[in-house]
Amino acid sequence: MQEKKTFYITTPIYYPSDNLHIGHAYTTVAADAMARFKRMTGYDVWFLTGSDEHGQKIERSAQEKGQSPRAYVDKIVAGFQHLWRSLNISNDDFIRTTEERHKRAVQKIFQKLYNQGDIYKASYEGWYCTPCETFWTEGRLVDGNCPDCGRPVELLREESYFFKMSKYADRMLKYIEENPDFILPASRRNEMMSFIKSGLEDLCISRTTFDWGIPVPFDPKHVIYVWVDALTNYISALGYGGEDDSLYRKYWPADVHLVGKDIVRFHTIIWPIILMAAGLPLPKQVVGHGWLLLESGKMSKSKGNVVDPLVLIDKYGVDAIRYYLLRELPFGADGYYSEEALVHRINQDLANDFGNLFNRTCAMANKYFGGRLEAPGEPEGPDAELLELVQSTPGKVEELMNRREISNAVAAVIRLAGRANKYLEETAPWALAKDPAKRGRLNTVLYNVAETLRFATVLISPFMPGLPERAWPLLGLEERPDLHTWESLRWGGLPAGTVLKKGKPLFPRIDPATLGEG
Ligand code: ME8
Repeated sequence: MQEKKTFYITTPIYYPSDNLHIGHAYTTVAADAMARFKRMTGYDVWFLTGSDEHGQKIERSAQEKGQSPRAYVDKIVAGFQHLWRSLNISNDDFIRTTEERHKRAVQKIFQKLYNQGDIYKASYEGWYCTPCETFWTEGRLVDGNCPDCGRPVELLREESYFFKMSKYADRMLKYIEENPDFILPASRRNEMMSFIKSGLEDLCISRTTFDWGIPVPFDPKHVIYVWVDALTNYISALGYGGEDDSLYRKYWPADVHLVGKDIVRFHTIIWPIILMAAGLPLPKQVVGHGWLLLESGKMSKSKGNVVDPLVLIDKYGVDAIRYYLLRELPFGADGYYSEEALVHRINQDLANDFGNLFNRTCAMANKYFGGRLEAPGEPEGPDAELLELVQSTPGKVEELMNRREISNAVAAVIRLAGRANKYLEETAPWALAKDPAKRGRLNTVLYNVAETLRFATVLISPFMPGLPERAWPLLGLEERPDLHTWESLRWGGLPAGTVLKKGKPLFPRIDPATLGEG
């Protein structure tokens, strides 16, 4: 048997400095949709997420709460895992940077780079932003503040280890130039190329002012500074540097590192240069998505204006929340979160278009045929256009997903429902039902719509994985894994004699007047 092609996708590992908000949920849900889609299209997928547990900020947060860093992160990380289960995330592994397997890999890379002369010790003076855990040179400050978050920085001087990033700048730039799909979208790629061209400085990669980190193997007074530690998770989780590195050999290099635009630079410059220096293959692609903003600005744990995804899941259901997130953020751009927009999306796309099509179809099949649909007759009238759209949609969705345009892919699926609703208007089954001679045609029309719903259910499943088991009974099908496979997407797959059922609406309309309650 031919081996399946592999697909390795990662999310950032999140800081357990506080609970996660809807912005973090976006990244993980988007990665999950890609992972599920690739599994459905026949890939052997490995999907990783995790937590980035070291550093001064975490150490301080734990102190403020009067806890040990370990006890503090354990509790928050348990919350992450609960959130991912609640969001139906299908990750294959969860890496914590406090695990032994991770420490071993980080120390191995550090030692290797040191042995070959790419790491050196020097005294360092710089402007440090504690929330961002980043050193800045004077020239990069904006009005004397951190250029990333705008908060005040402090002047620090210490002995540190440095990584000779500058030595690899030309090679890195060449790699980006020669691999147009390495950084998506193109706007981020251009930003990164200008960043390198403006000159790369060597990178400070150890600290002596706190202890909560992985010690430098040959100089344990120093702990390894966050980014070298954090980025290595993508290979430590695969067993790199350990006794069993079969996953590493199977899945590395990663196909996609999905990250927010705030950390594209770390993933497209620092990380590949570390790998380049260590003689390891570079990831194939880094996708930088936009931010989910509030009217009041960027959601952030430190600003305290966060939206808790668990509350939304409770109120609207996990599929609706996943749908909203995936549909709302256009590829690479920012989007605004508001509960009004969320309710509007659910009502418009899920209740009116998608759910209502199920309702109408099942109701009519029951009214006219006791639910039972036979094989369709020859296509006529508007059938050809509907069939053409339905049959070309899987290919279109796949192409959009391969371009990482999730929102457009989701929209293409919902468009099927919109088109089929229009088809019902065009064919007017209620009029056909009045003429006994047209029962065959009536059956064909309803079959075509039911079959469109079957396609839409399969195609929407990576985005709303809980939907199929609720939808199949309406189409007279019993939940089975082979119902939502790529192979099932052949016109005519809905068996003749299937009995459509009337059920509760899949997505009840939400009364906007209830907003803010609960
Ligand atoms: O940066 N909108 O962790 P982090 C969309 N530990 N996405 C958002 C968002 C928003 N408002 N806010 C956060 C770190 N995110 C490091 C990563 S990786 C080796 C180390 C998402 O907890 C976005 O993907 O601050 C961002 O990159 C990630 O959360 C940062 O999470």
